[in-house]
Amino acid sequence: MPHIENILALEILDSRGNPTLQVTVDLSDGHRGRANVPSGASTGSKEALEHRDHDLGRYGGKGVLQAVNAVETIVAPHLKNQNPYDQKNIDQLMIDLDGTANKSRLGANTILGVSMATAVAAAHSLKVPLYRQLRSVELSYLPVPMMNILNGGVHADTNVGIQEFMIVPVAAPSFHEAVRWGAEIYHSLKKVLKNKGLSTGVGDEGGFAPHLDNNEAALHCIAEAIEKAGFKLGQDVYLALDCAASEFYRDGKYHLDEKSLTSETLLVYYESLIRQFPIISIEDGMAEDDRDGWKKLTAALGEKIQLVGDDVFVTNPAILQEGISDQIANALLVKLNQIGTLTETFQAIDMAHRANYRCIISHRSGESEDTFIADLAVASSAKQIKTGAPARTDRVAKYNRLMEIEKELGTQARYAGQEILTLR
Ligand code: 2PG
Ligand code: MG
Repeated sequence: MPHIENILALEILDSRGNPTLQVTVDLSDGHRGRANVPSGASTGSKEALEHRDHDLGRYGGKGVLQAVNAVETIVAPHLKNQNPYDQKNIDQLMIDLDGTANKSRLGANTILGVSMATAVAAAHSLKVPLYRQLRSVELSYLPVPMMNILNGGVHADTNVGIQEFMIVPVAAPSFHEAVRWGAEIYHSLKKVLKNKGLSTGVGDEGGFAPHLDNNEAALHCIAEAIEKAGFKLGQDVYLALDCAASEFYRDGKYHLDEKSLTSETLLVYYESLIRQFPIISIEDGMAEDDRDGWKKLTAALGEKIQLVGDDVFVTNPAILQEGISDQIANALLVKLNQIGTLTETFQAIDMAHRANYRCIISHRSGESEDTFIADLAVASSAKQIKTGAPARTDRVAKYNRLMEIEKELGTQARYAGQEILTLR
């Protein structure tokens, strides 16, 4: 049985040019695991705390040298000689060492980097693919990709209020065909925007980021791009939104498209969008603090479409439990760094599945070449993943890894496709 020999950390850059943490776990049998920690921009207030140096002389205060130091001088000695195959124990040792509810002592980035890199090291040591090491399932699902091809909100420097406009290629016969459909639609959208004299510069997640009059205009451009690429909207390909409503919620009102809306009038607005376009999923339709709005949204649309909780659940089992009891949303967005360990992430996923909530594995807007979440999507039977546009290495690395897994698994895997259309 190998043990953890050493743990090293490095300050690297993420896709936005901000520092983030890379962790390397070395085992006594010579195997090594490495992971890069992602970072969000539209963060939920109850997310586990990401440690930043706040030294304004470096990277505008965003350096992570203290986290590097915490990994090497506090966590590494504590985990030395531990069994890397026992992920639960590794995670619990770090949770206890940290001792805070939101991982503020060591930092969620510190803990998550070690948690992920240990799993990768264990997979290498056992000579199994990471998705098998994370969890062994009989029939693996390749997730439906929710590809964010038009970026707004805080991920783009434009006037488009909704953060993410995603295409969902459910009718593709396989994962790699879904990727092809997504890429072809992406290129088609570029032409549509160009023809309208709009910018084809991209936002943080690789989607285009044009200035548009309103959110409907974005949906019309995407609908046109889908049809022009030769696909049927509402049959081959559906639409999904991440409104990230906490970002435009101020003083009890939603400020969207130069309108000031209450949760009731915002709901009416969503209902009109759903009538006009085949939108099958809305994430963070209400702000995390607007519990009443969330309840109304779920009561009105929860039987019709997928309502995804991101900021409102922050991948936290205790917070998710309250949401399930309050009948808020019907799906969980899963982000490892919102909670900070692999073990707690799986707890949240399992809790969601038990309550008939769906799960969507998600990237962060600040990403890297790390493909961990692709394996997590397969291991957790999540059936959906959102990891940005089918462009830019930080985003396509995950889609590419999933195509590799699809080939490796052959008939032992199935593309989740149309299965996601049946609610619950
Ligand atoms: C989201 C994410 C990922 P961020 O809101 O769902 O798309 O964005 O990482 O900025 O929170
Ligand atoms: Mg979100």
